[in-house]
Amino acid sequence: MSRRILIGEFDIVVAVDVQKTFMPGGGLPVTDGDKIVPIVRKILELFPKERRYATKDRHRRGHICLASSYNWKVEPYTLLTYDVVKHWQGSEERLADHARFTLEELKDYLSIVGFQVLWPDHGIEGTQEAELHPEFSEDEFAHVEVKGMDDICDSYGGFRDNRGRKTGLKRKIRKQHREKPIRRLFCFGLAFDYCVAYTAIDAATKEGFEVYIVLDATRSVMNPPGHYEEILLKLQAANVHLVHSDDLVAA
Ligand code: VGL
Ligand code: ZN
Repeated sequence: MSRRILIGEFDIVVAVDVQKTFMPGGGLPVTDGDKIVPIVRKILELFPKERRYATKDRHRRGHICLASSYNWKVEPYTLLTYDVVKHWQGSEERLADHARFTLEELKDYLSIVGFQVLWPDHGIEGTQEAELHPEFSEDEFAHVEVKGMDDICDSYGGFRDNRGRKTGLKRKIRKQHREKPIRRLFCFGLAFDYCVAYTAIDAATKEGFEVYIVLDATRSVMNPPGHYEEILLKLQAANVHLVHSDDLVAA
């Protein structure tokens, strides 16, 4: 469905994890992830710098979300749950020497958060993969929020980590727009089914924004049958709107 959405002074964009690590050739490649780059550029042009925000996913080696932090034959993309780890014992050496968390901390984390997908190494601190795609510069954003730096908690959403704790993003936005409180938030980036969806749902249900995902400027990392539909239902329940970049026009 096509419609015209006039972009004005009460609107911001949040470009989520537009990083080479999530594109073909990167550590956690998303099929056609690179195809969004020109569309992201086109969308950014509709917003002045003061109303552009971005997030970057960044982890230290040994982070709880990385398959490489676990010492046994765990396949990347495995879903770890509390039920799986609750019987693990220290003597079994399931954690790598460089893991930045203990078995007890892992159990505590999973008992609260419920699950953790173990990802291939991506966004590793100190590498280019932890930065924005080189097509974009930090200077063209009002603020770039770095997430995922707590070694013992993943953070898909730009506003809240997976334990539900606030990042600094909402405060930044509020502080930088005191006179004209932001009403609508347009988000896109990588990956649709994780960081974009989490960011959008939190923004709509916890941070008080009217939220739009620009669908052609995002791609999913996982593609099993029914997965996409499941995400769509969650977005719908959170009242997140789906639009196409062609729908957005400068006021
Ligand atoms: C992401 C998995 C792990 C994302 C980040 O940006 O969607 N997905 N870390
Ligand atoms: Zn990550």
